[in-house]
Amino acid sequence: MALPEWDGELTSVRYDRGTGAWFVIGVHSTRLGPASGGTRAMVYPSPGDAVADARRLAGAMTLKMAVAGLPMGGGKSVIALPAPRAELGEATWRRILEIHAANLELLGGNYTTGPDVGTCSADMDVLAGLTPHVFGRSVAAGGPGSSGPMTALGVFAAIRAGVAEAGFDGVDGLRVLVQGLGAVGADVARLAADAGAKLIVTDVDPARCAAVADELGAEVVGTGAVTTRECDVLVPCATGGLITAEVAETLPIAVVAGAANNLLADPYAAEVLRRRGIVHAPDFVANAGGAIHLVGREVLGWSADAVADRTRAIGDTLTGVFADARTHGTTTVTAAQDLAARTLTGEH
Ligand code: HCI
Repeated sequence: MALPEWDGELTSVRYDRGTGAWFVIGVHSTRLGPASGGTRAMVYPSPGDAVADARRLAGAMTLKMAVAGLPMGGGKSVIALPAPRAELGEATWRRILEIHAANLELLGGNYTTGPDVGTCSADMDVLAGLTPHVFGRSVAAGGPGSSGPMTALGVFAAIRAGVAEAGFDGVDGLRVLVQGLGAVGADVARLAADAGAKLIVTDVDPARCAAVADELGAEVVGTGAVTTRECDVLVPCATGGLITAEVAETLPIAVVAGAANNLLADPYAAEVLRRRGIVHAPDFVANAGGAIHLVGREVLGWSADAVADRTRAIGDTLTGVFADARTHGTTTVTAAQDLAARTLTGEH
């Protein structure tokens, strides 16, 4: 079998006949410390797509940890489910978590997981009963609880930095479109509404969308309008891959800053955004609040206040990234990758 190229350290792939689930763990880098990153559980078109996703996401975690100044490497787990989680029985889900925990044990602490798309604090509580290599247990189980609020706080700091870079005087009065109203997106929408934004929202779940729109007095648009609706700030908080180079050519926006990992479907999209003068906050910088929360609370012993301060500092990091990109005529992704590379190679 031809192995696709990857610059990461380890990929573990396991299939379980009983549940029909595939389990992938990608350890991209342990250069700065043990690898860490969440567990994503969803349906994939094929096991190969699950492996590719785990590897890409693990690579983004390496950059995220380095830019955020956390002493951790990058990794990610993907569980490719045989059916959407809501359709799996309790016993099947429990068995899936047991197998995942056994895989984590095999890695012996070289990788610690946490929540991600399709998993939550309650799942981390179950895993933590089976292996110590877990972050993000619920507060009731002695953990730091959901990383959603800190991810949202960091994304909002990124929005503020992006808006300033685009020459606006604050978020007040700007049209802000939030795509995806899960824990993170809904919280970002609240922060933007509090700051006086004219909010536009969309979600694949119409009921969830209506609830947030009612709460915040937001306009609702269909999910298909995300890349065509004119607005000042686009805030992608759903799964990644939204912006292809083609989409980047016509996006009618001034700033893009969100929580979705792997927002760009194609690395060249960053160059299109740069050429068109759209301010782009790289995902692995903007969405680091969750990692800062988990690693800050569980590895570094930081208080909730210290975590919030470090998360707000994402705005300053981005201001520096925007300035570097402008000075050197590069994309903001290249500028942020260079910043990560300086940490990873020990240059300061
Ligand atoms: C992420 O930022 O995508 C996940 C955050 C995270 C960090 C460390 C362990 C698990 C999850």
